[in-house]
Amino acid sequence: MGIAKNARIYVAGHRGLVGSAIWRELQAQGHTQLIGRTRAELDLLDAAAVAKFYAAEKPDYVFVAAAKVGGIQANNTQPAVFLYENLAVQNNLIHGAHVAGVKKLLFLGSSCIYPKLAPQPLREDALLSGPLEPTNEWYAIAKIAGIKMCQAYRRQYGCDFISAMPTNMYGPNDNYDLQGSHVLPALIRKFHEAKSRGDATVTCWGTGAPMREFLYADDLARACVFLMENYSDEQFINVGFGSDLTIKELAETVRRIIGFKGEIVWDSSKPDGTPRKLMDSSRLFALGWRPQVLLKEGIKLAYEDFKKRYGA
Ligand code: GFB
Repeated sequence: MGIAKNARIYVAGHRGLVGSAIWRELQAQGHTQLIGRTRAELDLLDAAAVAKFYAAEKPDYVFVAAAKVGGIQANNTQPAVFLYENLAVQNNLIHGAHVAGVKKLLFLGSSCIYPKLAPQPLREDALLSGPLEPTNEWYAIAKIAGIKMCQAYRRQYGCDFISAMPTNMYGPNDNYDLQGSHVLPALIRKFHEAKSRGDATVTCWGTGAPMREFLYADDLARACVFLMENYSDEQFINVGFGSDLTIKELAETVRRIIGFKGEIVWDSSKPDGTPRKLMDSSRLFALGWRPQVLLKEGIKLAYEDFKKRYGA
């Protein structure tokens, strides 16, 4: 079920962390007809514009890596934006793909779809088995709707639309805005700037006790292409690294890699979020996929990318 090298492949969100990694992977695999649109070129919130784009470009395959994303603070303070924009973008892309007769579509969700206190590691069948984590339930509800949309279009129209649920991601082209970003890019920036300024301390959010699992974007990209070629079940599938660590351990690791000599201070007025969200990725591992980039190695690569983009 390989994708032909000259197939027309649309990567929605091709400038983002995940979309740009999928784009790199497809290029590396020799795919020649990649389609991408910047936000200025195509407003994914505009259903008519998306329909027109699909009709003109007629992609065979679609990767839905376009989404309104952000870390705990952005999710917690902009519930309306996270719910509305994600629902609209995915509705337009998924419904539009059906109308345009797209051969296959991969929708990307998130590990936050699982209930806050679901048994760990998180298995796919934990979906909708309990209440969500409040700091990101708006984003989670949109992503759950996206999964259901793919399943519904498969059942009613026979569309080959699949969904993958990645764990917390990091890597090149991440967002380093300290109010909006996820924890890993935030830590890279905070330790880098503190070291440059000669600060005595770096302040991190929460208690440091929550545990998180991290996957390097290029690993996720390899999984996405692999799934596009080898997976066509209605059941969505987890994509994780396989182990997690505390935010405290993560902060220590980033501190050492960057070489900041000062101390870490914890600001417990900021939310911790969900206590743990380690994915059970055994269904994907059983198909033969494995992550390749270890956390320390990945953080070094992400730090190189940060310095390249924002100056040493
Ligand atoms: O990555 P993060 O923002 O999101 O935060 P979630 C993870 C943990 O790191 C939380 C702590 O316990 C934060 O309190 N943390 C420590 C920090 N220092 C910082 C910092 O400087 N910045 C940030 N951002 N966090 C997101 C969801 O949850 O996970 C999204 O909000 C999405 O919806 C994503 O699903 C994968 O892991 O808590």
